[in-house]
Amino acid sequence: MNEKQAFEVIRHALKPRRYEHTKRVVEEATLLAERYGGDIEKIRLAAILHDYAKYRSSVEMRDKVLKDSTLPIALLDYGDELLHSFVGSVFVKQELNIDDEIVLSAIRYHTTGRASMTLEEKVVFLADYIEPGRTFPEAITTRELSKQDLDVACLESLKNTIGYLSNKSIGIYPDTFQAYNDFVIKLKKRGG
Ligand code: DGI
Ligand code: FE
Ligand code: FE
Repeated sequence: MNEKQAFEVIRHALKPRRYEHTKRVVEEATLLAERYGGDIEKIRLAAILHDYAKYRSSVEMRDKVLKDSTLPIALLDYGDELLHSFVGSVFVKQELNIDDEIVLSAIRYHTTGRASMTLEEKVVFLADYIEPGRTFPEAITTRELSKQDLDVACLESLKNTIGYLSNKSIGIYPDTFQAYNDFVIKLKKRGG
């Protein structure tokens, strides 16, 4: 599937506002890839498709988790908002015939992150958080950090997300904590 085809699929799968968000994520991911590296074609394809499942119903996504052995059942204990990233990667594979693991994992982990993220995962994860349509103060701070250091910026977004979710007493998926700890430990080792 080339980019033009992927954009066409996404234009139909998403509402206009979400489609505009997607285009900004692709632009932002391209800038990050130019700065930090990673496979730019795979990053762009993952960015185009990252919210593919955003408008699937909770019932459909929860059902997919129950039926697909590659999806952790624990996902069902967290907010349904979380499901679109994990389930989306499975739908992208099965419905759009995309088999590339770099692309699929960048979609899968774009919401939570995880320990030992690939460069492509980090770029899509961060681009989603800092695209210019995100105007809350934490996104702006993180956007500035993204010009200096990819890992520091990823950690900042994880800190903010964990703070935001815990303030609202929303469950935090373990991959989010594992990503946070992984960046803290790696940055500490790098600094010292
Ligand atoms: O899909 P987007 O809106 O572009 O952004 P996203 O994929 O980062 O999704 C954001 C939503 O996901 C938001 O409602 C908060 C939620 N979320 C992010 N991390 C976690 C989470 N929800 C739970 N329960 N646990 C998490 O760790
Ligand atoms: Fe998303
Ligand atoms: Fe998004």
